[in-house]
Amino acid sequence: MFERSKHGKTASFPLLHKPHLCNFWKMPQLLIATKNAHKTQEIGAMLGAAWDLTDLCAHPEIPAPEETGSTFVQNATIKALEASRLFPGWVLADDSGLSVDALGGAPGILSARYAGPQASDAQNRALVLERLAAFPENYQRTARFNCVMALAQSGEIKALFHGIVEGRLLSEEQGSGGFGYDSLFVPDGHSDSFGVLSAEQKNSISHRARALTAFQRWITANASLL
Ligand code: ITT
Repeated sequence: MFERSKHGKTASFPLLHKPHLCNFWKMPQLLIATKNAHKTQEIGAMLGAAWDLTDLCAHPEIPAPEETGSTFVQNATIKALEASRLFPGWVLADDSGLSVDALGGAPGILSARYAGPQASDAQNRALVLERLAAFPENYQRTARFNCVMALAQSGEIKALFHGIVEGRLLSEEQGSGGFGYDSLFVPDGHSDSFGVLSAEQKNSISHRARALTAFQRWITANASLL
């Protein structure tokens, strides 16, 4: 139902192409339970026009909860449930991060705050590079991005979706696109980092894209709930 056309536009909901028939059909609301505008931007670009999308920046009355879990699943669940208790509609939370094998899986769930609670993306990247510098140049630099999305409604978790993209870390930044650790991460099958690849290329293979594909499949199978 939400398949994207080869032109990158939403090919779903035939009624959208017949505005005179649309008056009785309202786009379902979806709150992305994040304050990270980059996540919202990517999710919005991938979902197309099928949803009336907002995030926590548009809902100051919904606080971002403390992420007290020890896994991506636990933190995605905390974020989705907290927002869903205050938002009367569908809520999708994204907990994601980079895991570097040489660093024992770090920064993992601490990706956003690796260099401290208020750290910037640049400070987090610098700390990863500093810690990797202790390893010989030819040491394996395998890494992956994980994304867990939790879908909630009326204070209940309805489903969880997981996406992973495997790759390797560079020893210096490459490109300035994307956010977070993108300029350090080269996905398998590519020779450029996510900081160099276009948004469309990233959105066709990323951890977030893969979790979102599973979400779209679930929605298609449960369309009667909308
Ligand atoms: P919310 O909790 O408000 O959603 P956050 O950025 O704090 O925002 P997370 O706790 O899930 O979210 O941490 C995600 C971090 O992982 C993010 O800040 C980046 O440092 C990194 N990350 C996740 N996805 C990424 C991506 O697609 N590209 C680069 N870095 C990413």
